[in-house]
Amino acid sequence: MKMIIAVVQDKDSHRLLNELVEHNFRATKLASTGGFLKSGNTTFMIGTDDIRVEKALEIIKNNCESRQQLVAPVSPMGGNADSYVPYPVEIQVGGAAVFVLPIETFMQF
Ligand code: 2BA
Repeated sequence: MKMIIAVVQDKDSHRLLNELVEHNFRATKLASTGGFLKSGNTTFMIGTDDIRVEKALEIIKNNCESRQQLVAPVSPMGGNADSYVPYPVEIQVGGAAVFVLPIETFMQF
């Protein structure tokens, strides 16, 4: 068994959950916050048999879009002014950051 942990953008989370459930995957959706942007994203926990991991990854890939996002500058406030960028910078936020972990035991009581 494997645990797939996928960090996706909020905009894709509803569609992704529907697709996972439609394909008989069991998933838990958690509200999360990205450390870099400090804005909301969504983390999925998907426990599945090894042979279904590829299908789950395909669904994640097909339902999560990569997008450009503007990052507002943060004043250095006494920090290192050399690296301060005074204008918004556009960055690419990935469709999904995915981890696949082996599961030793799964129990339900
Ligand atoms: P955030 O940490 O808010 O990062 C959002 C986007 O900012 C990242 O997109 C990346 O394009 C950029 N970014 C992050 N750290 C950076 C840095 N030190 N320098 C320059 N740019 C940086 P993604 O890489 O697609 O990540 C999207 C979200 O997925 C992340 O949100 C975070 O919540 C999660 N994530 C990504 N990699 C992770 C990892 N190794 N461990 C845990 N969570 C991860």
